[in-house]
Amino acid sequence: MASDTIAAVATPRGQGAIGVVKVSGPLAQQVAKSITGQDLQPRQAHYLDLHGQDGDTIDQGIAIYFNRPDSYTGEDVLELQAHGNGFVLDQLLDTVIAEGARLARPGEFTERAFLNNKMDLAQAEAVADLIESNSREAARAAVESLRGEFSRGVAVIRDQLIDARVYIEAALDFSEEEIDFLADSELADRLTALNKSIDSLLSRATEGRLMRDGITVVIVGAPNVGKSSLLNSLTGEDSAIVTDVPGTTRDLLREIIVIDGLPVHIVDTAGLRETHDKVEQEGIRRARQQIESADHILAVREAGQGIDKDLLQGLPIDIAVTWVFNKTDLHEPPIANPDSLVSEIYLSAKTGHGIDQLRSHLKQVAGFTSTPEGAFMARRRHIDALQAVRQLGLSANEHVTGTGAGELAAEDLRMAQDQLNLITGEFGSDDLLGEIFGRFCIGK
Ligand SMILES: Nc1nc2c(ncn2[C@@H]2O[C@H](COP(=O)(O)OP(=O)(O)OP(=O)(O)O)[C@@H](O)[C@H]2O)c(=O)[nH]1
Ligand SMILES: [Mg+2]
Repeated sequence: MASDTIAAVATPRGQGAIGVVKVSGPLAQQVAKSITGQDLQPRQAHYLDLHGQDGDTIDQGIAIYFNRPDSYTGEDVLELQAHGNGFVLDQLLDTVIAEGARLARPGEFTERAFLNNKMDLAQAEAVADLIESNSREAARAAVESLRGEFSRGVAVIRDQLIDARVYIEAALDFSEEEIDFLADSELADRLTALNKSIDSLLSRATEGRLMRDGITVVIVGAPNVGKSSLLNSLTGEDSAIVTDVPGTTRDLLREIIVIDGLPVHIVDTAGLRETHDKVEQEGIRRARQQIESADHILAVREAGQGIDKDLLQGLPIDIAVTWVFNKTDLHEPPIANPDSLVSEIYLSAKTGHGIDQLRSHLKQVAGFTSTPEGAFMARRRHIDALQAVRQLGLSANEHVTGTGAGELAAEDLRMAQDQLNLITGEFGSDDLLGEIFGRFCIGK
């Protein structure tokens, strides 16, 4: 339990109906008494005058006191709900600080909740993800993680891991019978079930991570084919300048759209061509640089044209490309060739025809199925950990079914458990915690 008391304004700056000051730590009760002049009943809302250091009334509002451990942080907590005005809230905060509290660091309330076992690390991260979510689907998924949906999946795997470890360790202890034990189909069955659970959680977490981070799609092509028009058509806004002059777009232009919960970062680029114009040259250089960091490339052509071999050759081979044939309102699209290995979409940025197809296509190439039931939010570091668990699970299975090397299988499973614990933070390092909570907003 922390020995100092932290405080922050928990609501955004600016004017609002209410603003909240939060206090957590051993001084919370004393602060409550000095600001309200009363002994507050825990967990009850009290409507009263809120006083400053000199006894003057700063505002009328609601004070709620939570005594430990029944609070967000697990410590004594005071919440002051005043009117949403910066001067009022600053005075309240000053008063709290004068009583001996200090300003909270970003994420410190949630960090304390984690350290006091009110939530595990995956749930704590979900708090930040919920606050940052930019679609209804993402918010729902973050709430699921916060409610422990992801952590429960991790717990199931941990139980299966422990189960298999116990079985192998027992076999090693009775080493005369070791061979029989390990060759037993019982153990192989357990490992198969374990690996199946890992695969299933990994694929759900991968989807959850996509919902959080999305994909980056870069639009490229020759000048005037309609790249900027395509961007505008996807965003439904007039974000990019469109003219019939080739070389209109010079700079990179970034927009975000959300397709059924999948955030797609779209980047419009300067048309690629040989040019002596210095500004355009720089635009083309930036376009090429941006292509390298794409998850997916939309290579745009006019519908009357075929695939541009020169353009294709200039693209990185390890990034998937979809050919977008634009201006179908001017040119008839050819009869689709079902055997084509190239993914191609015919559309008109002008009429919007074919844009929905492109949207579903982007979901598909991202590997995003967006089934809202049971979706939870996950982060890159969770995926990394689960992938390591998966490798170790497969390796353990090979040791058991192949060489019968029980010690090696046991070691794999022990390391797999360590990786799994990183997700929920059982044995998280201080560096990891600093990294995670440092990205929160103040007051959370
Ligand atoms: N008929 C028709 N015209 C289109 C369509 N899409 C774009 N255009 C026109 O094509 C011209 C070029 O469009 P832009 O979107 O500026 O093309 P761009 O690829 O961004 O061009 P640069 O920025 O110069 O590389 C404009 O006159 C658009 O109105 C379409 O689907 N149908
Ligand atoms: Mg353009």
